[in-house]
Amino acid sequence: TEKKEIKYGPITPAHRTDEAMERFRDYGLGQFIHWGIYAIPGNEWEGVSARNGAAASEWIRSWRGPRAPKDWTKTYDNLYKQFDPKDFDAKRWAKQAKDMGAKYVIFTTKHHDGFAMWPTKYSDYNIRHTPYKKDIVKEIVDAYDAEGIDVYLYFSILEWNNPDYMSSEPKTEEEKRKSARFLAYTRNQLLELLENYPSIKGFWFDGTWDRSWVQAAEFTYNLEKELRAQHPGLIIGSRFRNDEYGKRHFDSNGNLLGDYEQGWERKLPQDYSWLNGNDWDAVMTIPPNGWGYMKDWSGLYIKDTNDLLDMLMHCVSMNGNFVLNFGPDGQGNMHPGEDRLAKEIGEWMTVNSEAVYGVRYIDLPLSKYGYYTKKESKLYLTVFNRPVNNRIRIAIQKDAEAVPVDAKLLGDAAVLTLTHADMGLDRDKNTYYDVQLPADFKADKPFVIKMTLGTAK
Ligand code: JFZ
Repeated sequence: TEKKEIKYGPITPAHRTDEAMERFRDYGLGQFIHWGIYAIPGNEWEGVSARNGAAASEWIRSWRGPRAPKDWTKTYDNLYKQFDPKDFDAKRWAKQAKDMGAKYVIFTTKHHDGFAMWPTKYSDYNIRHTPYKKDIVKEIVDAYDAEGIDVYLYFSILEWNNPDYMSSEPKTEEEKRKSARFLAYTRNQLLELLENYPSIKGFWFDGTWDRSWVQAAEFTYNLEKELRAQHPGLIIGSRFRNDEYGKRHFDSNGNLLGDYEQGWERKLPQDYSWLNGNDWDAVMTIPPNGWGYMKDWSGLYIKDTNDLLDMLMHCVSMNGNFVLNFGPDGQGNMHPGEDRLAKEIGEWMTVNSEAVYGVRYIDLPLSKYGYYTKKESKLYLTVFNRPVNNRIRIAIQKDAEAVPVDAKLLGDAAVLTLTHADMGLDRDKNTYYDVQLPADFKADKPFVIKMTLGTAK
């Protein structure tokens, strides 16, 4: 197919190899935090909560809910006057994230409601004017920096309550002035964030789907250049902007816009081939949907530790980072269910994180038992499905350069028996290596078999 002439295509090279990007590639596990004034209603109004099909908690301003008063948006836009999270302690959150094993955090500086969690000079609708007053973004950045967890800032372009924001393409002169003001405001806020929090590693953009933003391809291209010039190494995903034909995430020639693919949201790629070798992250809620605080989890399927570890390994086995979302309440406490999951994931990571950090995809026939990851000469198989005969069969292409030469379990010093089990099946492209688990080996969680790859004997 013919290549299109594109003025506003990718700015950074595909597969950046600089230190910042290599760091991103090695994270494995991240934490997302959705925190804003939507934490006060917590997905309900007068005791009635969002249910099947209803929008998520941070969408309550738009969703309204069955008991919303007539002047609902006004009610919502005044909630900030009550925002005073007495229990908030950024250090406690950062410690929890560290204990869970998160290597980076994505924090909502401003969601679609337009409320800024930092004292921005460019709008009064910000944290300074709440009873809390203090700069929450700074507290988060400082606390996570101190724990050695990289900070990324979530930023919604879309704003529901800004009179200058329009969703459609500006047509009249007045609309064009409005739109130009809004773009200038967005630029100011982004440069302000970089100036205020110079240690951040990247932005996680959202709310970039409306025509008003899509038609501004020249502006957004220049803005991305400016942000990168301001902050060398900055990492931006594919959700920030589009080319001049309106193509988002990938330009009209199929090239990735930004440094990693940012469309995996409450969904996972089924197969490695879907990713075309791009870097990516997947962001995930614990309830089915709902990123901000939800008071009531009852009646909803809540992902358990096993579900989340399965998704984590699914992602890292395909070179992606898995980012687990937390929605703290209006007082600054995580949901008790989130506390429990963070603790259980952390306990698992203490033993098994070697199979998660800095690992890469390995081209092996898929395993029925779990997920492969690889780091240099080490091959890991995280087992979720244990076979009844306790024999874990590793299929390796007959023409593979390296095969497993030894095996052990993470968290256990004992050497496991490893045998070559070539059944000689006709036209079989694979050969097999069996790892024998001790019959008395007890596991109530997924476990990891660590193998060394070497030359076949
Ligand atoms: C957006 C937000 O609307 C939502 O509130 C939350 O912050 C989430 C992380 O991001 O929601 C989206 C955006 C894009 C897709 C799905 C949900 N998408 O591309 O499939």
